Amino acid sequence: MKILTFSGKTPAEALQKAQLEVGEDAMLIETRELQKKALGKMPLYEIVVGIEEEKIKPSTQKQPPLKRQQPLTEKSSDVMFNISEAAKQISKIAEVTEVSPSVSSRKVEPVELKQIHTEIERLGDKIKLIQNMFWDERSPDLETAIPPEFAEIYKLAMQSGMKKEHLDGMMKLTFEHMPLKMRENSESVKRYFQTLLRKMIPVRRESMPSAPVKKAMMLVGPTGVGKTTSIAKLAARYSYLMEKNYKVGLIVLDTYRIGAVEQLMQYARMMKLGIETVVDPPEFASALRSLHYCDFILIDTMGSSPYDKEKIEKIYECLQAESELNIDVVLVMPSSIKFEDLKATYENFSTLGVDTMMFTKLDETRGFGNIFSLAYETGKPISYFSVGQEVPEDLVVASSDFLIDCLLNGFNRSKA
Ligand SMILES: Nc1nc2c(ncn2[C@@H]2O[C@H](COP(=O)(O)OP(=O)(O)OP(=O)(O)O)[C@@H](O)[C@H]2O)c(=O)[nH]1
Ligand SMILES: [Mg+2]
Repeated sequence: MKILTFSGKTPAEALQKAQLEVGEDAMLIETRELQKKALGKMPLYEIVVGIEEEKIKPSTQKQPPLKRQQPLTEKSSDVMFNISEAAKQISKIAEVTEVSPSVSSRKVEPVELKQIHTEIERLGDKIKLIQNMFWDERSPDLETAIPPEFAEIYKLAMQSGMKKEHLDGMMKLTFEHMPLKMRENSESVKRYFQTLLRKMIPVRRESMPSAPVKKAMMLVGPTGVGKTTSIAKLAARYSYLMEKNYKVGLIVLDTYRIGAVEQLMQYARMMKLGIETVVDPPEFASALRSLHYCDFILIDTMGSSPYDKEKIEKIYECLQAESELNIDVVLVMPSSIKFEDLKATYENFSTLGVDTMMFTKLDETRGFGNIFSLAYETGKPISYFSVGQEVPEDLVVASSDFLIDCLLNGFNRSKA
């Protein structure tokens, strides 16, 4: 008998998926609730089904390429939220790669084959039993139950500042779905875990404007996080450092008339870019119109405390004043603050309709699990990382590979 797992928002949805894939003969063995329904989170159930080998529909035996298997969300083609799906997909890849052509095409006597199957089933049952002992929900502390080859990666991820609930959930799934062969040592466990994490980071691919459509990006966030510096880096990138030199225009929202414009003005002069200062919503709309000749319009805002509702409201009013251009709101946050503070910041700025997140000061911290957990929990894609003060070089276009490498192996300037 072959044991397979499927997930869905309800047990019925998961069962439907199972039946679609392996046919009506699938036998329900177990139903688990992986994630409870909570604010902003869909519930997630997983079912385990068994199916006699000979009854499996032919489509299950031949795995489609990974690309077509991915359960992608509606927003971004490289966003994946479902841990369980990710874990299963990696297991499937491993299954495929484990069966080498020479072995699969070898003639095996039917009796011998039957014995092997029986042995595998017996081992499978034993493993399930051991797994349940390790990951018993009632166990007060998962850390004490971690097998030695998982201990290193658990410690690393724990030290990274990742939310414990995320880490424990992933560890449990890694343990459940990881093919036996890969569990041999901590190195292969690390590789598996790394692949799983990578699949869970929502990332926004950088896209360029193509005339007549322009791109407008507004950077918002707390004070001193690096918004203006990042605007300067982005302006240099788009206007000078890409294959095509885009026309870039800058706007500074100085709604409190505190002269916040000077810093960006200097960069604008150096790069010979048009710049507009705006103090109220009608001015904002006319500034956008006066930069109509630009491909990219980058909008800098004054930093505001996440708890200063009035300042955030002013920015909101400006966004409301513009209806023609779709402005991407990028929430800029420093990587050096803990997950709970990042989450509070995100929640307070979310009234602006955040499109992507940018994390700065990666060079000033050691743990990156807080970034991972925020992106995973909110599902908001990351667009850029800032890795130092230097303009324009200390900017990295976000990729899940880069973040996971930082998370597990530390930030290293040469990798940026
Ligand atoms: N180490 C490090 N410093 C950075 C980074 N990004 C910006 N900074 C520094 O952080 C300080 C504040 O940067 P700004 O760009 O002025 O920050 P801001 O968000 O525009 O600040 P306000 O406009 O006052 O809200 C400056 O000294 C920058 O050089 C980074 O990635 N790493
Ligand atoms: Mg600034």
